[in-house]
Amino acid sequence: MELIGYMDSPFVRRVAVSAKLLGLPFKHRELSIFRDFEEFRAINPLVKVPTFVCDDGQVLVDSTLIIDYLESVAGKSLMPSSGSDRTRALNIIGIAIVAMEKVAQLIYETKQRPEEVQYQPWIDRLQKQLSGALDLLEDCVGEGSGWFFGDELSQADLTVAIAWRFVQHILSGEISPDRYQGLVVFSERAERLPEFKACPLS
Ligand SMILES: N[C@@H](CCC(=O)N[C@@H](CS)C(=O)NCC(=O)O)C(=O)O
Repeated sequence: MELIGYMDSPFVRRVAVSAKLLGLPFKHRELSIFRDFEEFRAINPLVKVPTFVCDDGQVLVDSTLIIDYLESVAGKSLMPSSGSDRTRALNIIGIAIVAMEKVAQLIYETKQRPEEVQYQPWIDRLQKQLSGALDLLEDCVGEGSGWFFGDELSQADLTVAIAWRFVQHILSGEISPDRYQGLVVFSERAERLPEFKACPLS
């Protein structure tokens, strides 16, 4: 199994940390969707990260689908199995994914698009959506001192921690940690875990 993409993509990192937590070994290849476009295209014409090559050669995209595949291989899950805990996990993961997507969209708009054709109302919209997501996540984690569903780290926990670390990596000057103290504590606790340390943000 091979995971392709840099860990500076939170979607790649969530797959990598999930695989570690599930105890699944995998190869990791650092290719950039921008700098290595043609090399990437030869492996996956979709040129998306994460790209995941299964042992039988099939190629998967989308972190949530890849994690679904990993869980089927591992025969275990990082999700609560049913009931309101599962619904809550789905709710929290959805919010964290939107936060990560909005940061990625801000990068495309402000770093890929030439400055003279950037569209400020679109940037404002993305920033408001991102703030909305972060405010919701801050409410979810409270003081940040526990995990969502007991002692075990769940998919919701790791996705929220990765989302916040990514936000701070890209937008530290714009999103003040003072406003999100629960997320700061939560993320620091997660980043100390061996599975996170094994997948450092590149
Ligand atoms: N929903 C996808 C999002 C993945 C995603 O947006 N990856 C970005 C990089 S962080 C990407 O591949 N961008 C290139 C593109 O969309 O063309 C997932 O969960 O994997």
